[in-house]
Amino acid sequence: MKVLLVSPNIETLPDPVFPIGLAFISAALKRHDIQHKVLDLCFAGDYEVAISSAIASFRPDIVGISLRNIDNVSFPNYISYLPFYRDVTKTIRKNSSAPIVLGGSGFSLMPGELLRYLGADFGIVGEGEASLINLIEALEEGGPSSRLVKKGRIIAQAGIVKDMDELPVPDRSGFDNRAYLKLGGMGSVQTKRGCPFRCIYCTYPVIEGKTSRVRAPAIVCDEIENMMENGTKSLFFVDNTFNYPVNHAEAVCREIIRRRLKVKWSCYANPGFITPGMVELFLQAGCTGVEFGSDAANETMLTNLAKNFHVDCLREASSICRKAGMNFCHSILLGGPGESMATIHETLEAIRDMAPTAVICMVGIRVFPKTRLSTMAFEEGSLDPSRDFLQPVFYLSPAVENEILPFIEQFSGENPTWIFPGLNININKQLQEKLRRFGIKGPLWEYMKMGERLRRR
Ligand code: B12
Repeated sequence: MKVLLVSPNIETLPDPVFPIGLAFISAALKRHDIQHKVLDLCFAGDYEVAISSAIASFRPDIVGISLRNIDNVSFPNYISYLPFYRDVTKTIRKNSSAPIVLGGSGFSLMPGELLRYLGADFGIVGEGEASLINLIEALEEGGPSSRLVKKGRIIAQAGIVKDMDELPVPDRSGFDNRAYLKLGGMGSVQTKRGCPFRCIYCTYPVIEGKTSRVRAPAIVCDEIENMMENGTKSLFFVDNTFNYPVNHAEAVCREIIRRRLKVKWSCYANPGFITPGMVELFLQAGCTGVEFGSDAANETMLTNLAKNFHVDCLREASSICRKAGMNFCHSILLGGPGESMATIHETLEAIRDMAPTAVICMVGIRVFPKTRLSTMAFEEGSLDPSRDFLQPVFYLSPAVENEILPFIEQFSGENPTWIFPGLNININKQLQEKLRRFGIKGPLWEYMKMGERLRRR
């Protein structure tokens, strides 16, 4: 069987991101000697031409589509990627009768709805390596049995990876790595899967499961070395929380230091586990910045969102970073359950006092199925249980819905290092291009001060 793997993610903000999920799938197919080809639409130009010529030359028996993003989770300037995915699926259908299989983090959030909306044949929820191989083998034998395929045409968790070191390392050879490095500035590496935290809105445990499953630091560093040989100088650890489990994150850093890898990197971090020793080790290992999923800096909202830390801990983590000279950014979410203008003022003031390098601030929380926020919204009556989640559903506390946007417009004018993706404030294509033209690698928030000067030009 010949498999065409398609990545239809053409979003380039905040950066074009390398489809590492598909690179894991590609490696799994290679290990099983399954002939395959990657079609990444990110830099392909005319997608219809790219699809029809890939199908004409390769003649696939199965087409796999990786759905990473459903939408930009941003309010009020919401973008849905679904109409484009539908065009892509239709173009594939026009050119081929091969069954279409969907997978990816976005797909896993609402598989039934997406399968119907896109009219695909099968869907794989969660990790795709083993499940896709199972499906291909079943198709070779005349079609999957009901033991494999549940809920219509969906395969759910058929192959959760228990030992991450058994996975083949992502195969990046079918992708235009140079374009990603030039336009996105960094490579992507995964050191673990799974998220044990319980934030009420978060999809990570739904996508990756609730238990951390780690990769051996030596295997991670072999992969980094290989990427460096191919031109990577800067990378992002795509783990939903890099610094937890603490021992594992520190072991990865020690291995980078031991091998003297001159690579720059950044990551998402949980402020609850930051210590001076950890930050020192991160800096020695080449870390240029940590992004805290803080969400709020007010006790009521931290409790309501079920965060595992307190405001004091945010202050402490910020102070540790400032003292050590580590760039740090607080990611915050305004408008969750119980939010009032008073809690918003408290959060903004407290975060400002922490003097972060930058702040990424979202207003309203995109609600996804299987999260506690969705159950709360049903119970509160703010979300109709019969409505599907393909359309934007944002939770915005009724106590702030009239005031918050005008207030943020005014606040952002006085706070140039704060990024508001949903209002397109301090983030846009032009600024991104200017910064990348300066040869800047890594997350753009690390350069917000420089961005401020460029914006004035
Ligand atoms: C790291 C990350 C980022 C980093 C990426 C940095 C980098 N260099 O890669 C940054 C900060 C830049 C980022 C940005 C954005 N992100 Co983001 N990000 C993530 C995160 C935490 C990890 C993604 C990842 O790399 N996973 C590792 C790989 C190996 O896993 P995977 O892709 O899921 O692949 C596996 C399976 O899904 C499956 N699979 C994948 N493809 C296929 C295909 C087939 C055929 C099959 C069978 C299986 C399969 O098998 C793979 C291996 O097991 C996820 C959350 C999460 N935990 O998944 C959000 C997530 C993907 N992001 C999301 C979003 C929305 C965005 C943004 C749009 C946000 C914004 N407004 O800026 C942008 C989009 C950027 C872009 N150009 O696409 C959403 C997407 C879903 C949605 N809600 O639409 C997620 C799920 C988080 C969420 N809110 O729910 N992101």
